Amino acid sequence: MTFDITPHDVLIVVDVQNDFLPGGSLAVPSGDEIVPLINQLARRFTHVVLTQDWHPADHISFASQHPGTQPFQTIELPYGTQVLWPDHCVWDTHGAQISADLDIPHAQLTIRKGYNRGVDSYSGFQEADRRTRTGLGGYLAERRLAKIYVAGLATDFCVAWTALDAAEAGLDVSVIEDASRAIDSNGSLQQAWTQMGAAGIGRLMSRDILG
Ligand code: VGL
Ligand code: ZN
Repeated sequence: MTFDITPHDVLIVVDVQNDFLPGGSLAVPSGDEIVPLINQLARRFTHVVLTQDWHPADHISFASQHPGTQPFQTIELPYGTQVLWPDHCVWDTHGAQISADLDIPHAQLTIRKGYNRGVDSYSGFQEADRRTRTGLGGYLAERRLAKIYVAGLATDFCVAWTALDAAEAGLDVSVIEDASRAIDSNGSLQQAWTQMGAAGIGRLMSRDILG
């Protein structure tokens, strides 16, 4: 099946940042393989939005802030269960920069997220407290962009949460599987696809768009 991209569609490119790429502090396996594909896909879209994980150095999602814990274990926080991560995407560090290999000069908006110390934000739409909005939903509504395609890092965290929130907002959402890569910690990838399937989110391959 081929999807015709129209000027009313938007590609959301999630967290293609140095820390999530090989050599980064939270490197997603083979994360670099998606960059050329995303560049190619982006050329088909009039509208591209980037998201950027953007944490203060003492962010609550960092295992380093919780003595006695290790990265990838979970803890309970007031807003729910939180996976603890290695320090990553700290404000104004090289690791937080969007990859220099991403070639999308026509991207119109970069949404930063996770900048409040006490709350994580996998989703580009809202923080993990499920109340604090980033403004992305308002932007898409005002620009009348209701059909969104999501790709990037990581499939099972920021891509999935962004897609799920978009679906909840009533948008038509598809995730481009081969233009995304997963962390896959404790079954998180399978769980993410199950949740996305239940939410009616499309699952497609880049050839479905590129032909
Ligand atoms: C992400 C873990 C922590 C992601 C961000 O971009 O998927 N994962 N922060
Ligand atoms: Zn993060």
